[in-house]
Amino acid sequence: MEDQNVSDINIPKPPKGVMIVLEGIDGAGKTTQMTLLHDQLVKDGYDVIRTREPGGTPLAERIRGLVLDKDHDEEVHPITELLLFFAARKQHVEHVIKPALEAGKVVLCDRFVNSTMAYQVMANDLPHDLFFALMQYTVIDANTVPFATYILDISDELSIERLAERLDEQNRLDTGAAEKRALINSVTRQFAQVPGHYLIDGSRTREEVFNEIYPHMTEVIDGYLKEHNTEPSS
Ligand code: T5A
Repeated sequence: MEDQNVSDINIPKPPKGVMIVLEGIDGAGKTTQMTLLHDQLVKDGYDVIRTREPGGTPLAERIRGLVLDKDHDEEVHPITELLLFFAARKQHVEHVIKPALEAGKVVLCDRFVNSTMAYQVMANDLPHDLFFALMQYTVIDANTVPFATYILDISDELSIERLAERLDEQNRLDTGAAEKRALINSVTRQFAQVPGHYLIDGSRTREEVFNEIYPHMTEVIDGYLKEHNTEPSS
């Protein structure tokens, strides 16, 4: 084994800013809550940016257009789909998320890596090691791991009901079979067992959901900023 000095091991410091993610199956209410949470954070004086995946930069938004387009003439291979999501993510991480975290901002993001695990890896039975390799190079190396993730939990039936109200706006990934939707929803929920993930009952009114998340989220943000922004006293 080669000699290795422990001082050569580069363990990145947590960023000054904090990343918070909303996850949940289609129609769970993420976009609705993003607006309510973002607006209240701004009112309360937080330096916050709101962003989303896939997307968040001009190029990543173009990839979003491609990957969600229902009208491709050729079948999209599951690996192609996975790589497109990670391609968009790398642009987003490097050009938006990382600079914002380094500047000490709160980054509020609509969907992130859990969605890829659910919609691409688990739903298409792709190798986990491919996912984790891509995670390493896009997210972990960039030190942009979310600090808290709120999972808006609704039933498969409620998801279908809410999506039915905007049929004309559905994307390629919204139109999955019932079993696929159930699998994605189940994987989404299982993330609640991971530290830093919080399961929220998304079937309640918009106000009730907001009133549960906001006080918890601000406590998490305040605690993080206090711990990671304070200059050492000597
Ligand atoms: N995707 C994404 C992947 O496959 N892999 C990935 O890695 C990533 C990042 C994104 C698609 O990409 C896929 C997943 C998605 O299919 P999108 O349009 O951003 O596409 O899709 P969603 O993120 O699912 O957004 P949706 O609009 O479908 O759902 P939201 O944002 O969860 O729900 P929202 O807020 O738009 O609400 C839906 C409807 O319900 C109502 C709203 O008014 C709206 O009509 N509503 C409520 N009604 C009653 N009570 C409440 N509490 C309500 N909250 C919202």
